[in-house]
Amino acid sequence: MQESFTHWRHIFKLDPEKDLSDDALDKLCRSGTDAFVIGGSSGITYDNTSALLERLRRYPVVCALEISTDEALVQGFDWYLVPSVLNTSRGEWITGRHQQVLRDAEPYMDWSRVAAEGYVILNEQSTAAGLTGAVTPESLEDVLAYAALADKLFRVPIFYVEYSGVFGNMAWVRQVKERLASARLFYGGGIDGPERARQAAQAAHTIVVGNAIYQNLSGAIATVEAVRRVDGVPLSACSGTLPFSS
Ligand code: 1GP
Repeated sequence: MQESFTHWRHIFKLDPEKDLSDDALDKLCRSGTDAFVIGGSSGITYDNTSALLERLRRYPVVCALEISTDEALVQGFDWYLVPSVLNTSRGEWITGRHQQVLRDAEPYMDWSRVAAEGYVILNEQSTAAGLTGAVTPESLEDVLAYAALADKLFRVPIFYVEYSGVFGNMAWVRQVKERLASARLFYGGGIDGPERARQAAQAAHTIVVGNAIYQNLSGAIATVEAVRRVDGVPLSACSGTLPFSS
């Protein structure tokens, strides 16, 4: 378990709109992942977000909220991740909604716990692409230019390559990582088990596992160990830090 996002290698992204049994949540919390991010493209409410945080808080795990709507700005997370979609022309998803939220929330924010994410959405079929009007870049050069925009021009701490729902082009992801100067590269999309987790963990700084939690829980859990193997760190060395009895 790593406290700061600058060290996270593995994330489980939980969708508060989806059902998750206590048993499944227990397994996820004991998996040795570095962090849980609560987020999603639709159906996020204050109530379902705070209810899920409350359940996670029974465990000594790091919890982040990826803010997708101002209706679900729940207090008490360890981190607040603020996405801006770079490959859309709809300003509301780049800075528009963000500015509106800050009109009210700015005085209450602990900026040491807030991090911006520069998103490039590469699956045009995804809910996120439909919602935000993201236009999928056609070439690696276009993706690298978005990476430079996030990393070198705006100095955003996280560049997020989002393939949500499908497994992406790892050759592209690897080349993006090589070009980044300071930003951390998050990769998410289609990681459904250890083999894809291994490939993604070799290509990106941080991998995000979402849908598999709800479609193939054991495959999702196995992604944690796959990442530790890539890093040469035995899983027991990570999960052993958690004060669980079994
Ligand atoms: C979604 O990047 C995450 O925002 C994870 O993608 O749901 O395809 O695992 P999947």
